[in-house]
Amino acid sequence: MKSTAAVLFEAGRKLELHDVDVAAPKAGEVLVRMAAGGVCHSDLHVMTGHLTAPLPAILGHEGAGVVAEVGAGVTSVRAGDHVIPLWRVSCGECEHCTGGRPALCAAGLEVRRTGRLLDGTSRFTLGGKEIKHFNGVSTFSAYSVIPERSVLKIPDDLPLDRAALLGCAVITGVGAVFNCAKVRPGSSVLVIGTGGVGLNVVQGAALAGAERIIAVDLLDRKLDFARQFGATHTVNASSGDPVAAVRDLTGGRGVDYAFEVIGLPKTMRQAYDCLAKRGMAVVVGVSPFTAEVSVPVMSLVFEERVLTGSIYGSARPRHDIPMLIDLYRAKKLKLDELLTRSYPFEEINEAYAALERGEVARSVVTF
Ligand code: PAD
Ligand code: ZN
Repeated sequence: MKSTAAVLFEAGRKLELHDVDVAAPKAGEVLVRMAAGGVCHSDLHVMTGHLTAPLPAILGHEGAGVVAEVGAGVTSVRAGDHVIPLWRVSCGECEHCTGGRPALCAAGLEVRRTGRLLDGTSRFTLGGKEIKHFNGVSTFSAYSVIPERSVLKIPDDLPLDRAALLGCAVITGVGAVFNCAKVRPGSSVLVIGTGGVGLNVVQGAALAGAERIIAVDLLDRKLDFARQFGATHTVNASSGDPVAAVRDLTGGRGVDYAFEVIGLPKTMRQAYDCLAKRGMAVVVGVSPFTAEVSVPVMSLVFEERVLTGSIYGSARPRHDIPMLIDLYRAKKLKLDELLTRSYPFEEINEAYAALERGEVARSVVTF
């Protein structure tokens, strides 16, 4: 079948809309008619060449849609079910999958590295030439073939544009707080970078009962959003040294947890430098594979500081996404406020330009 899709041919170019050919789902795969695709910075990293991925590819890894067709042997979903694609495929059986960290599964890394599905082939072609998948989900296509293991059924009454945000921004941000850092009630939390993912670290910290939540960004607009999501203090890093400002705000002590949600070694180091003794810095932002960050060794030893990272909210999506839906329904998780803009799919390049300009909290493209 034909499907309108946003194809990235090479880094530095804009996305191009094409009618690609989509093959039928094979055994263990599902054809999803996408309703909304989330506009995340991770796709932008690939567009700018900051992160590499096999190209040409159909990008997009956040989204929600409706199952159109299932391949042989699929049992967990059927046509008509509403689903969220999970952008890290997992085998379900290795030590990481059974140990509660499915995003570390080798299968997910392989699908990300090759741009192909689990059998080593692609379902997308254009003029007979192979087009790659992105993280096995490619949500920037009106129709996408996705492994059954990478779709999660959600309730029918959840608006699909809001549901889309759960698949990356929300689970990544809230999950980093709950699953990776395990933020304790009454603690102090710093969030550097309060875009779509960072705002979810802020609201995760508020849900976890942090007493002090300090948000740092370069844009006052983002700091306004951060306050709305639970930040108690804000620092605009364009007007001075954010590390000194955070030390001031904590009486010199530093924070218990610091999250970097941009992807720059400089801000990762800032997060680390803001820690109290026994504090933990969590890197969520992603950098080129060659990037490095250094820290003073004796702060690890004499102060027992921790520096770690979190992929996909260190989450078990099949457990965590239903919990996030319950929190949304209980009016404890802000999803409506997060979705600040919605673009027709044809305006996807404008949606990314607005993300680059820092205009939105999170936006989606709709089909
Ligand atoms: P975004 O563009 O919405 O947010 C980034 C924010 O950082 C913006 O508000 C910027 O204004 C702000 N910023 C930029 N530079 C600075 C600076 N020097 N100091 C302070 N603030 C600054 O992006 P996003 O929220 O979609 O994604 C954030 C990062 O998280 C990005 O690197 C993305 O690729 C990564 C990500 N990681 C995972 C994961 O599993 N670890 C998942 C999804 C996204
Ligand atoms: Zn993302």
